Parts: sequence; structure tokens; C-alpha cells
Amino acid sequence: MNTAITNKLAERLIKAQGEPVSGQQLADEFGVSRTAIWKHIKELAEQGYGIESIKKKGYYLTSAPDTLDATAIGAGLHTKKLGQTIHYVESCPSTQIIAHQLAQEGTPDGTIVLTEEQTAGRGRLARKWDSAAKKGIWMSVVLRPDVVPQKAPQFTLVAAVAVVRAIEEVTGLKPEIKWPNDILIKGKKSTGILTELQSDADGIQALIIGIGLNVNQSLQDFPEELQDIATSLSIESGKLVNRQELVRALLSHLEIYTDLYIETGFGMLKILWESYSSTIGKTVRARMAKETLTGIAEGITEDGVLQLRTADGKLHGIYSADIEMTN
Ligand code: BTX
Repeated sequence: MNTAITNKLAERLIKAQGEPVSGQQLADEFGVSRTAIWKHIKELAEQGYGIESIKKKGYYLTSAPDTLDATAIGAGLHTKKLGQTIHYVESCPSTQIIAHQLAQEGTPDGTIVLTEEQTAGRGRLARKWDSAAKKGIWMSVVLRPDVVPQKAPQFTLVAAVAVVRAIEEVTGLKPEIKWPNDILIKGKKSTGILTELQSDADGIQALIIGIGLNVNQSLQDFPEELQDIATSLSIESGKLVNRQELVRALLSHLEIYTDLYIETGFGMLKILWESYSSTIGKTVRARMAKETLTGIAEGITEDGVLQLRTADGKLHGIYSADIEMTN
């Protein structure tokens, strides 16, 4: 069986959005016989697609399997660049590792790596990122922006805006951003973003933006030590969320906001970011490698640096820290 045709047929039926397409039309489009189409339909049913047929009208899709493979994501994706190359694996230690490898091998700008499960998902500073099978979006995006390396850290903030907009659009939830890279819902962490850089004397070769988004976990799906601090979209909305739709929304917003940043700078994004921030205006504790400072978070600069005013009136620029709210 020609699996390329099976995949294209799946894509065709997804794109038809539940409207029946006749066996003859499919046979003409794919240049094969109606019997061959019927065999591919049977194969798709075995893969978990729900396919019905109406006499004289044809085949239509009632459900698609809950997977993030290239066929499922590609159908209905309206981006120009992001996700036009999709690298999918069912399980891997970390999508960041694969994305770094692909970037070194010259994969195009906008390539994404998606998996159902990570066995060694990573956060910042070699922390672990819990990545339960089929419950979340574990994705790395390879970008090759023509910007100086100093402009790289803001991509984390830009990605945070994109994630919040996508979550809002798909679920109606109202997430907040905790500087620099946490997306919180009702104070609990739903998403983490990790931006890594490949650069040389000529500048940035690739930016690898890792996004870990908790989608359909129940509280028990998280390890015990995370149950007080982590949440998922499903816990917060009380519904299962379509991961495929969310990936597509995420890619669309990420494309819009990264392009905006590359073309016009951080100005407009800074305003957007601050409007979603749970940090700005609050008294926070910033834990850094060498010291901890407590003060009011007044805003971020054009470079994405957090401005913290301590009780002695001094304004500190915080480049990297863990932020805790003080009540
Ligand atoms: P971070 O260092 O800000 O957060 C890591 C911390 O978050 C952990 O120490 C733990 O306390 C908590 N945590 C771990 N797993 C979860 C979870 N699923 N939900 C909520 N809290 C959690 C954040 O780093 C950056 C994470 C990026 C993850 C993506 S997934 C795709 C890509 N591949 C990969 O290996 N990492 C990125």
C-alpha cells in the first residue's frame, strides 16, 4: 500500500471538514482506481480515523485520531513558514535535542519538531520538564532570523504572547505571563518556554524555541511534586482540548508575532506582553544565581529586561531570575 496516498487521503478528508467526497472524485484526484481508494479508506479506519460513507455522496470524516503527526497538523494549517516542515516522532528524550540536530544539518527556517511524549524533557538550568504521553504539546521550533544575537532573549517573551493568544482563542481561558517564560492560569504553571541559540562569528545560525504546554492532563497525571504548582488547559476549562487545533493556532500566532518582532522591533510586543503580565506592578522576589532582590516590578525594557525597584529606590535590571510573588 502506498502510504503517501493514504496520508494525502487523510489530509483531503480533514480539509473537507465533514463534507462527503465521492470515491470517484478521490480516484480521479489521486490517479488511482476506486477500489484502491476503498483500500486506503480501510487503512485509515485501522489507524483510528472515523470514516462514514453515504450512498451516492461519498466518504466523510467523523473523527481523526488524537495525534500530532504531520498529516494531522498540516491539514488546515494556514502559515507561510512555521510548520511547513514538520518532524514528528512518537516518543523521544527531548524535542530540543532533535531540533538542534536538524538545525545543524540545515533544516529550513520554521521547521517544527513535535512528539507525543518526552522521556527527558528539559527546562531552564537543566531542570526537568514533565511531558506525559499524548497529554500535551511538546514542540520545538527552529527559526533562522536575521537579527543580532542580543535580540535573541526577547523571542521567549514574543513566544509567550503567542502562546497566550492561542490558548485564549482555542479555550477562552485567560492566561497570564510570569516573567520571563511561564504561562500561568489562576497562578499555576500551564506552559514553559525555553529558547536556545546556535550562533557563530557570523551571528545567529538558529534559534530553537521549545514550548511545553499542558493540555489534557488531569491532576493525577502530574507527578506529586508538581500537583500544587502545575495545571493543564483541561483542568482549568473542564473540557478536553483538541491538541491539533491548538498546535495550528500556536503556529499561526507564533508566525505573526515573531515576524512582527523581526520587522518592527519589540515596541508593540512590549505593550502586548505587559498587558498579559502577572508580574508588572507587583512586589516580587527575584532569585538570581548570586543574589535575591525584592522590589516592585515596574515593567520591561525594549530589551526584555525586567525593571525591579527595591525599597531603597534603586532600579535594577534583571536579565535572568526566578520570580516569586510576595503577598
Ligand atoms: P523552567 O526551568 O522555567 O521550568 C521547569 C520547572 O517547572 C521544573 O523544575 C518544575 O518545577 C516545573 N515543571 C516541570 N514540568 C512541568 C509541567 N509539565 N508543568 C508545569 N510545571 C512543570 C520551562 O523551564 C521550560 C520548559 C520547556 C519545555 C519544552 S517541551 C518541548 C521542548 N523540549 C524540551 O526538552 N523542552 C522544551
